[in-house]
Amino acid sequence: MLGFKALIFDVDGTLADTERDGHRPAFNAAFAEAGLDWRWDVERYGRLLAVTGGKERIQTYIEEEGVELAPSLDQADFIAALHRSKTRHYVARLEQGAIPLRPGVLRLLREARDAGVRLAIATTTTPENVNVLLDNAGEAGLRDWFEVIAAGDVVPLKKPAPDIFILALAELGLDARDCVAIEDSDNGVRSALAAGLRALLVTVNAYTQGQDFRGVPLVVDQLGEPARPARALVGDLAGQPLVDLALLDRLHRATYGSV
Ligand code: XBP
Ligand code: MG
Repeated sequence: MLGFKALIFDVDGTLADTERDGHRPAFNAAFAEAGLDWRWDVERYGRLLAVTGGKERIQTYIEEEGVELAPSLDQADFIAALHRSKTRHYVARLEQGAIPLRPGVLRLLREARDAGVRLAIATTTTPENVNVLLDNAGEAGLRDWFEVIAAGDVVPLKKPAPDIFILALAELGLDARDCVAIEDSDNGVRSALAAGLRALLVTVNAYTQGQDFRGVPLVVDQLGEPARPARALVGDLAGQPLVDLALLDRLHRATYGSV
């Protein structure tokens, strides 16, 4: 029997590599549509990712660039409208099948579902963005595999604050020690740790490799598929080519000292 009851997944960078080719071009399309000459290239966007949340990221850019908005404009309304447009562009891109799930994600989700492990999401992005990703992942009904989808502005503070993980735990009705969380970024890890989650797995990506993952027992390049073995950057895969429930159980038991 497994020592944990649920898996809590981050979305952007974890379920799929959405940032560089999903969110970033959607921001740029929204800027162009609004007649702004702002353009976030891959490198600039990487720096802006230190700020979680699209609206917060736009706000930071305005401050960094010293952008002067027309005095008649309410800044919060302006950013919110720009962000709604960004979400429309993002949804349109994903409906065209722009972003696949990362290697091993569907395999692990299937294994968890078959084993009766409960599935949840804790993300900074909007519910629309989560739904469009899951609905276009090539697995009919995938959205419904997740019992809890905690997303976006439903909590006062975004990651690295613990709020969204605390909400996911409350909606699951579980303690942090009953769960394993899967993240891709330092902000996500700080959020999960602050919510009391200790059994943590990080799957890095091009934007997050090299970040500080102190407190995380296992950091891998990806979850792995039989033909594409995972590689451990921190911790070890116990000789396995991929991250599966047995490995997560081992990680969970090692974390809570019940080996
Ligand atoms: C990652 C984020 C998000 C997205 C943009 O969230 O920081 O802000 O980049 O999404 P996570 P929105 O890894 O927690 O899923 O523009 O919808 O805010
Ligand atoms: Mg993430």
